[in-house]
Amino acid sequence: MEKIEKIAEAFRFQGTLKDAVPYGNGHINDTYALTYENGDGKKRYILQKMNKSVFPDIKTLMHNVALVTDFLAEKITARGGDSERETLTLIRTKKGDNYLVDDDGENWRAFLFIENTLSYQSAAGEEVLEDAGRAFGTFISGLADFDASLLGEVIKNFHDTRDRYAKFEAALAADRVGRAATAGDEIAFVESRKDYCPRIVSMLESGRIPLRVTHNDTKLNNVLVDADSKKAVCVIDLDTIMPGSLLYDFGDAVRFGCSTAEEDEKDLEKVDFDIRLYEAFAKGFIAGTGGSLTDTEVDNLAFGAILMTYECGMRFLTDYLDGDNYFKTAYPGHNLVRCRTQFRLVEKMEARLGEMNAIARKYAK
Ligand code: ADP
Ligand code: GN1
Ligand code: MG
Repeated sequence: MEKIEKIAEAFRFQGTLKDAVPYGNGHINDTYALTYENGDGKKRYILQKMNKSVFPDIKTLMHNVALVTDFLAEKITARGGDSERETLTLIRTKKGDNYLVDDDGENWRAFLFIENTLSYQSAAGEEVLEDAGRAFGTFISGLADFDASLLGEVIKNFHDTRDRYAKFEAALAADRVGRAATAGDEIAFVESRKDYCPRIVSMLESGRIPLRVTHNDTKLNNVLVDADSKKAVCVIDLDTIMPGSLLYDFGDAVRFGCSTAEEDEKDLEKVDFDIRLYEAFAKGFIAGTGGSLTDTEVDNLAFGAILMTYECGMRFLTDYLDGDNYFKTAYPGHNLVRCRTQFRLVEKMEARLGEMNAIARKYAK
């Protein structure tokens, strides 16, 4: 708390700090909610210590976040919206910088707290999924006229599944913490679907699908929903905005949002793919993109969901084999548990691929 107070002093927060608590369920950054009191009442802010092993180039990361949030705020204001609610608003440091480097070399940034919202950790109901789909789809179409060349590549090859496979193989070969023997089935699962890896990235490379500015981390808990109306308010967690494929954004959201269980559910009997939620999400997402999807994108939305789920499971497994250095974990087998839910979902989706494709085509007409 003392540390947080000291850091907070460097930012342009209004009033007197009353409270600072750890906040949210992100796997990457350390997030705190800060409450300030001033003459007008209470005001909250989000303060985050950014994960510097995940993001080695914080300068580029914050350059991207500032550019995109400024761009979106201008658009939202121009159409009469409330930019402080519909996008993230960075709070600068007293020196006027986008972020602070503290004495230990840690990097901190701050945003306005978007009040009266909540975020979901698992299946939230069809209405919420449709609306979240619309929010993520609109997010992509809203950035269609953003100059992608201004954005730095924050994490190289982030959704290059071929590269993810190579990293998995390296972790397996090194077996640094001697865990490979405990994950034989999961390792075999990854190997059995190796042919999935190049499919989307090679379509991007050959120009069969367009390179767009994408979010790349479209978990349902990265969209804030109004606590009363349950309508999506704001897409957050803009750390991985980069040029990419829309199939990644669609797929990653389906991976997380259309499961009947949480990402780290231990009882695999509870993990199923809910096709009604998928239909709701697809409907909203396709509407949000406003008719800009190409036929090849539509034909690959469903596969995108399978690939992103497979890739995420492979990433959890790689981190497990590597000794849990990337994702935050609460216990030693946490990443393996997460990996298992992902692979169960892959199987469930594979069994319904035909239906999933038909749904995508139905709403894309
Ligand atoms: P991570 O990269 O670790 O996932 P996020 O930026 O997604 O970090 O933040 C973690 C959580 O904090 C989010 O899931 C959300 O619940 C909450 N959060 C982040 N920014 C805001 C904000 N501006 N207003 C309200 N809640 C927020
Ligand atoms: C991480 O930051 P967060 O918790 O929203 C990860 C995503 C994974 C996700 C799995 C920068 O997302 O890529 O899909 O965990 N973010 C980064 O839950 O690696
Ligand atoms: Mg997040």
